[in-house]
Amino acid sequence: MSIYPSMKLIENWFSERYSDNLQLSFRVSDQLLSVKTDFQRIDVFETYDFGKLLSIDGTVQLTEKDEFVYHDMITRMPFYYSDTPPENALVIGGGDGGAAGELLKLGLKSITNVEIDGQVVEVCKKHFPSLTASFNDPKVNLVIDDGIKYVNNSKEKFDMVIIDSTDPVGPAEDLFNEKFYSNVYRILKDGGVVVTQSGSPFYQPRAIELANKGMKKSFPYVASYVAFIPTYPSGFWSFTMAKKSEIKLRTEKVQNGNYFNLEIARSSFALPEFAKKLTL
Ligand code: AG3
Repeated sequence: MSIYPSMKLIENWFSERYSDNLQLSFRVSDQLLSVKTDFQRIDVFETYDFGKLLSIDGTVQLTEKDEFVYHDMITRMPFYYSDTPPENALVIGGGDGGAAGELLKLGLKSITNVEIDGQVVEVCKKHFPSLTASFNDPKVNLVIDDGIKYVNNSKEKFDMVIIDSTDPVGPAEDLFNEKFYSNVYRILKDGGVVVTQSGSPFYQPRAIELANKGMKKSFPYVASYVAFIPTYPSGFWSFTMAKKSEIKLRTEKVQNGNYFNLEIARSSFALPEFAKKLTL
């Protein structure tokens, strides 16, 4: 406590910069780690309001408090929009294990998780052990490799392909192009779903545009849906899914998440006009 009651002596903040003029800041009690890997910079902070926070290249990847929204929506939506209950899945990225964990809860028999940066896994094992616990399950095969290369060379076909990537700048850029999606088409089974996170329609219109344009080159059915993720830019976040068959909800035996339920499953495709335009 300072001798001046209204004065705070030291305050530490982590900020994600959205532009030169705008940022979201979290007051932090500690910086737990900062490493530069061959691919990116990884930081972990202890925040006051959101628990631990993982940042990659200065962008929020997850916080303990709201990761459930993202991981629910990137797994349960494609699961219940698959023609039949999916049995195997490929996760590209997702080195924190959060997506794989939700897929295990949904009863998948086999999950291949391909993360390009082994250090993301190591950092998360230390700081987010409840998420990386999924990697200890024998049903999950964790591969440290380039997801693009993996998809190109894969002989296996999958019921679901989940692209849990960073923003389309830097290492993840090529995960948003039509060439990659055409290779995903090849390894996706007929009634299956591919889904990618596609950014904030408000602050990153390019991400949802790229995903829609790219997927439409290969897939006849493409649709974006949205979720409320408080710690991501604008809090209004999009995902884009594609199928070879019609996008139709399976309503039998629906397992709610902490965000996902039947009403959310149906209503999340409702897009405001400005966002809809980005998907055309
Ligand atoms: N991966 C997508 C995070 C993108 C966030 N972008 C941003 N904050 N600008 C999340 C990893 C969780 N498994």
